[in-house]
Amino acid sequence: MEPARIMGIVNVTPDSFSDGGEFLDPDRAIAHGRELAREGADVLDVGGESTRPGAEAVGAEEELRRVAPVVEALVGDGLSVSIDTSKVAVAEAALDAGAAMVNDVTALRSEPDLAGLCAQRGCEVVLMHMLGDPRTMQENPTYEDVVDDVKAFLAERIEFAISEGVDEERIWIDPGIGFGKNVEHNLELHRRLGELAELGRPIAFGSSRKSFIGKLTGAEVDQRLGGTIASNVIAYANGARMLRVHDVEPMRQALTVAEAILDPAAVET
Ligand code: HH2
Repeated sequence: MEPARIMGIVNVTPDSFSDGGEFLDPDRAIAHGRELAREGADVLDVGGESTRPGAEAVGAEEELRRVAPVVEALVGDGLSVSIDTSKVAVAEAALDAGAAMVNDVTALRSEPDLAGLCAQRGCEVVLMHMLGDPRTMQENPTYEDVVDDVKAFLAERIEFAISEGVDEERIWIDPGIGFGKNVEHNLELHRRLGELAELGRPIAFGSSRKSFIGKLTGAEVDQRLGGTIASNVIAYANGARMLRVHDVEPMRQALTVAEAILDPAAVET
């Protein structure tokens, strides 16, 4: 089994759903990214726009002002950085600074020219499923079959990216947990995640602290670590190969144990 990567979340935003405002100051965001790297993150996902349900859009200039110093500093430390953006201007500046991955929650729909930029730069690209947009996505999301619908969407977005010149080998797919999904949709995507692997691309997965955990357990947003670990370990067992989380250290420990159980060849003795 391929080992999974851990993607540590660095939100440079005033309004992210679980840590909004905590790391808006660039120095604090940089320190946080360094800490997540020490804890075992393989890649740091730097984002300057919240995508939580109901969040307001941010202009490219403001988004760039937030993320640029953070990307520069973390790349300067030799760390692997992903830029969580849907905007060409933001992605371009981050790639210029040395980011290695573009994580677009709109799967290259918001600004389709982003595909060409990724193709030209040869970076990795994460294509995520979302139904609707962050302002409206949680208003009664409906699917024929959530897994089939997400899979068909991702197949189409992979095709689009390739048609724009993106190297297929550089593409990740992500079911977009919480993005236009009710609790049952999210659980079904965990159970049947393996069906997405049939698209031939590795699966990235982001459920950290999300509201389905709160709805199932009653836990507040900063008290959802147990649910986050359960969700990510199941996702890993069902094929996820990159886990996007806020709490890297406990996730690293959980993943080490899960890998040892599921893939004895991975155990270092
Ligand atoms: N979830 C969030 C943001 N980016 N990217 C991928 N690939 N997959 C996800 O599930 C995903 C994502 C939302 O989480 P968070 O960053 O904690 O909150 P916010 O968008 O409010 O900053």
